[in-house]
Formats: sequence, C-alpha cells, structure tokens
Amino acid sequence: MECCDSVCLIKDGWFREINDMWPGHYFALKIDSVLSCEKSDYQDIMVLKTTNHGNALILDGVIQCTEKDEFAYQEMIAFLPLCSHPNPERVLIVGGGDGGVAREVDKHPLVKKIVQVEIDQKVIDASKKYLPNMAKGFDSPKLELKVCDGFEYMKCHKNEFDVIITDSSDPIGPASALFSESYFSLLKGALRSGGIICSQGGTAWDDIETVKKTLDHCRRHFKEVRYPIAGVPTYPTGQIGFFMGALDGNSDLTTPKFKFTDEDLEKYDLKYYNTQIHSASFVLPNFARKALYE
Ligand code: SPM
Repeated sequence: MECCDSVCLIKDGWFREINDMWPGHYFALKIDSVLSCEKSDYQDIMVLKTTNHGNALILDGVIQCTEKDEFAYQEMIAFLPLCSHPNPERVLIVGGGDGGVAREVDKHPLVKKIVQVEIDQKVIDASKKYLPNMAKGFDSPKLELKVCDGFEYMKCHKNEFDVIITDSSDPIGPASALFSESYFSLLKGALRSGGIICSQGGTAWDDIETVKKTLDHCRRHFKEVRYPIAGVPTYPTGQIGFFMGALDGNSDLTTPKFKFTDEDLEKYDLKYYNTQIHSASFVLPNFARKALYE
C-alpha cells in the first residue's frame, strides 16, 4: 500500500481529526484498519475501516464522510436547493467525488440532467472501491461525469443550470477557490433565470468570520442569501452549514416548493431530509443569526 501523511493522525487505534481549522478540540474515530492511503495530484486520500461508523473517507486528514451518517449531509445539500426550486431540471454538482450527492440528486423526480465535475479521479476510484453505497450515484442514467476543474468548467458554461451544488472539502488546499468571491460570480453566470445554489458552508461554531466573509461574497451576486444548518455527528462540532443563494430576490428558500410525501420518504429512502427539517434548518441560534444576518 502506498502511504500518505494522514496516517500520522492515527494513534493507538484511533484516527484523530486534529486540524488548525478547529483549534482546541478534535473528533476521533476508532478504527480497525487502513484500507487505502495514497497521494493524488491534489491531496492525501485515505479510507479507514472504522469500528462503529463503517468505512470513512479522509482527505488531507479531514473526515469527508462515514458510511454511518453520510446521508444527513448528502440529503441536505441536495434537497435544500432542489426542493426550493419550482422546476430543477438541470443540475450541476461541483466536487462530490464520493458520489453521494449525485445519488440524492438522482432521486428528485423533476431532475432530468445532472452534470458533475470532480477534479480528482483518485477520489472517485477510492469511493467506487470502498464506499459503494455512495458511489452508486455514479450509476445514475441522468448523470454526465467529467473529471476536471469546476472553476474552469463554469468559465465556459453560462446560463445552463437551474441548481448548482458545490460539495467541496474545506477552504484550504484544492477547495479554497470554491469559497472566493470570483467563484460565486461564476456560479451566478452558470445559472439559468430563477437559479439557486447551495455550497458546503463550514460551521458557525468554529470560524464564524470565514462563514460571514463567504456569505458576504455570496450576497454580492445573489439577491436572496441564507445559511441553513444540519446535524452531522462526525463533522467538527457535529454541525455543518450551507451557503444558499437565489438569483430571484422573491425566492423564499425556507419554504419548499416541492414537498416529499411520507410515501416518498420511504420510496426514496430519505433518512434525514423532510419538509419540516427543510424549514427548521434555517432557524439559527442567536449568536449566529446576529453575526450572519445583522
Ligand atoms: N460528499 C461528502 C463530502 C463532504 N464534503 C464536505 C466535507 C466537510 C468536512 N469538514 C467539515 C468541517 C466544517 N468546519
């Protein structure tokens, strides 16, 4: 097995997610073995067999998903924008190399075409081998998968999509450009009239200044901007937010236009997202509401 720097974070049978992005605390996963560890042109890619959380994908030492709780993030980043749009026929996914977001987007009955641009073929390959329940998203008949830079892709694809979902890692390393103002400008240009975006948005607990700065970038290009949150136990602080923006200033992102019925939730195997969670996710604690909206 090739090796990557992330193995240094394993000690006494535990993977410890120690990182300056969340100073003073860390989350740890008990592990049985390292299934894979390699360096790509972009990042360290490690897959762990954990004792209680299934297999886990780690990029540059940061947990991206575990088989136990990945559905919470993948469902929310997909259905918050899709269900806020009246007719999300054409969807672009930037990143999302494990396939889990494509798996969820494929379920929405109004989606006809999904384009996904992921920069790192090695993440796709590792996910197909070790995370099959996520990578089945790549089997969607609606999906066209391109291995290229999302930033570059959008420079030459204007006015094409109803919803754009950015499923990125955190704003250091290869994903840092996806949190810049110029990225939000490109997102706006790639959307059709009435378009909506949703991007991975960090956590208000760890770095509210970065969240606020990125939300302000979003505000410069989108008329309606919101920051919903979701609970994901294996992310730092157990919570993650999303940058949501709508081109139309009259969009009410908090009230879904498309409502899954109870039968739909069973049919599509939705384990986190529902209509009530959609609206509730926009309710923020006072410290975050003040910092981000006032
Ligand atoms: N398809 C799942 C990929 C997950 N992408 C987001 C990962 C974020 C991990 N770090 C969260 C830390 C937030 N401060």
